[in-house]
Amino acid sequence: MPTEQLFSHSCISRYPQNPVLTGKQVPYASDLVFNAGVIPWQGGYAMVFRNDYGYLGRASFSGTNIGLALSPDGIHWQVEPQPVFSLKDEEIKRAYDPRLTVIDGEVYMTFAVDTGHGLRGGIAHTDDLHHFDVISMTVPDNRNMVLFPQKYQGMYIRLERPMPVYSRGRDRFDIWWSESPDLIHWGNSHLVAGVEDFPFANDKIGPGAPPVYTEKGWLAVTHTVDIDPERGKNGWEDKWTKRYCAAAILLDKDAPWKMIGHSRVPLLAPEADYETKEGFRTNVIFPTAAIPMPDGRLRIYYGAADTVIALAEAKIDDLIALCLEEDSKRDTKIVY
Ligand code: BMA
Repeated sequence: MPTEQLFSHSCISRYPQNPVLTGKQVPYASDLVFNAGVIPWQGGYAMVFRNDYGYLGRASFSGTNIGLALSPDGIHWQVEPQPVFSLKDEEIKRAYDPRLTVIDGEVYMTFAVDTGHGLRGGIAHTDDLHHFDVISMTVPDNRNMVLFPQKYQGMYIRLERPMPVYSRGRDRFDIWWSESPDLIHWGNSHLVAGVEDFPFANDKIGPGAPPVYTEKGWLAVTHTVDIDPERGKNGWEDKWTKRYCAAAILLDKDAPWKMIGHSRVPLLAPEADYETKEGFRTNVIFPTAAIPMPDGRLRIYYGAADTVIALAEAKIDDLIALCLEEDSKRDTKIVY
């Protein structure tokens, strides 16, 4: 697929003062702050975010941990004095890309784990967002797991993104669904969406934010990736040929592994300077949290250029309409 400019859909607006969190606000070592889980918390909001620190040149950093920020309004954030989670030993290199879900009043964090034997997806429980107990980790390679905030027929359910390199020939990765009685044993898996469902992706897709329940079905924001070998250097890295966009999918509320609609154009495509020009890996929009607001809007938090955390908003009804339109029309209006 040739590189072409992609545009965000007119139903979504970026927060004008983006980004909402950067490494400058972090009171410990920090270079890149991105990919965050967000939940309503004690009358305000809580965010766990990926923090990469100790830039060593090219694409390497001396460490990654997960920080915690609190906010009265979901926009202005105060970072807690110390990181709250990290995994590192002889086998595990780092944990990153946290997402948060509340199920029956209990808070769970999913995260990715780089190990000496592949990429794993982890689930942890926390009472206070400062201490986490790891419940389970997948076999490699799997990541981008998100938990649904409700059980389905008594089972915990999740979206996930295994990486079948051997059988698919290259990165052609899709979104799957699995269920579990205890968050440890996962199975009864179904394919939810394939990369081929999204005309603006030619590489891979993955779950982004934990799904949100609506009358029309489960609404989920995902990421989509297109790759162009000609793109080359455009961030701190020597060669970065991918572009990440956000898309929306709608899942059947009675059978949540069935996709009943999805956007056929990007919901968010990299356009703002903090997405396209400034940062570690440019042209990256990586949605990881979606919070329904009382006014019917969905607040979407996303990592921008793998460097900062940004916020965008759309009406839930518009997102559902976008998923159900047979041929969503291209629209160039953007606000930032
Ligand atoms: C994915 C993950 C994310 C990252 C994205 C874009 O594979 O590594 O953490 O935001 O790539 O670089």
